Amino acid sequence: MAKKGTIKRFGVSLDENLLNELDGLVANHKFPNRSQAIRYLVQKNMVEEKWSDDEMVAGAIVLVYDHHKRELQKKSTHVQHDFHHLILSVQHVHLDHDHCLETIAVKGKARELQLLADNLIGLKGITHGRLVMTVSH
Ligand code: NI
Repeated sequence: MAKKGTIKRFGVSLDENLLNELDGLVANHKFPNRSQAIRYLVQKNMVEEKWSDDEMVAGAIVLVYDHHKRELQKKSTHVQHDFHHLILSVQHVHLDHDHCLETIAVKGKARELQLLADNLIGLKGITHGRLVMTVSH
């Protein structure tokens, strides 16, 4: 086992498009090199991954959708009632003639929140969906 803090090198193969995106990230964040960008991405991902269990967390599910899409609001309401024990509040904003923004405040086990978010974000007609989780205490 490597001692804590020991720097290890490894090779990474990326296709050109992904490498260009990585270089874009390096430029945007003014990282000194690609290693720093990869470190940033790994750590960012670890923060999101570490709640993949029974931990109690709070968060928000953000949805954007076209309210003209058939059945979408009905299905969304149905899912929300199935998971009502996780939902603290729902805010609905009419963004423009067609689009709605819904922010659903949630609290519960990380795994359950993820399941609820997957069920909502996966509905046909949702144009943008995201779950943000944070510690609840
Ligand atoms: Ni609306």
